[in-house]
Amino acid sequence: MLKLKLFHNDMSVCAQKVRMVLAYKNLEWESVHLNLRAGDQFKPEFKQVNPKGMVPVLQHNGATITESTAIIEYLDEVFPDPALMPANPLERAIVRNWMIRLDASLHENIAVISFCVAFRHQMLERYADQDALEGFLNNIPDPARASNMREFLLNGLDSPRLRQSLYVYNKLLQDMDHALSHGGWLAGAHLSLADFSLLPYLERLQQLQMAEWWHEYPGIDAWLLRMTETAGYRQGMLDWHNHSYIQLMGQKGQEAWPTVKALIDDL
Ligand SMILES: N[C@@H](CCC(=O)N[C@@H](CS)C(=O)NCC(=O)O)C(=O)O
Repeated sequence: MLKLKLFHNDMSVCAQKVRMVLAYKNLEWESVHLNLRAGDQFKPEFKQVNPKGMVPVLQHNGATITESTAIIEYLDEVFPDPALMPANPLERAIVRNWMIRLDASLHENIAVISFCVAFRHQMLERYADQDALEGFLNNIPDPARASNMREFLLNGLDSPRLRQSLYVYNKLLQDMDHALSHGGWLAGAHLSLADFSLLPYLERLQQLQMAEWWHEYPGIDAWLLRMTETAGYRQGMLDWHNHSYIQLMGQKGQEAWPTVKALIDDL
């Protein structure tokens, strides 16, 4: 069997979930790390791997697999031990529900929150020159993605999209609290793909200094702690933490919190 090769980025939430599953299953893989701020994802050699210009991408046995959810399901089927899908069909449906929700909405909305609060500052500094910024935006292949990015860069905390994204996460926190009170893991009594899928999104909110948001839901903090103790977390997330990103998110998140909190209180 040929080696697994992963095209990824250190702080990309969907790459984090793939790396945690690889680590949990104790799989060896070859790393191709892309700098997304420098635009490595738009280079012709990567566009041949994924024309969408996005990570993560897994290559295995001559096949190329995109979409992090498809990748982790593939890994769980090809390397079933230890299993991350429950044996019970109802619990499998619950795992898939969490992952569908993530792909249909949570992923897009964490990008809104992260960019409006923190990453826009990084981009505006890197592309201080207007032509350079336009060059970066013009390289984004999907026009909707490009116009969203422009809007977040321009408006930051004043973006109307921020409130909508906070609404989505407010509902998620309520639903996670409810689910976790029924067995300790998102899909019941066992750790599953659902837990590894959601962890990067909650850790991102923590890094953005928003943990006060779920102070009424102690079950979420207990789950976060348990997740950081799993085989998978250290090698999949912690070892790849980019401290300059974390510092930026900490600083900008703290500055933004009063505004963000007022928006949440008003939902
Ligand atoms: N639905 C895709 C989303 C992939 C995605 O959004 N990747 C981001 C990193 S988390 C990316 O490559 N961004 C590059 C860009 O937006 O230019 C998946 O789950 O794999």
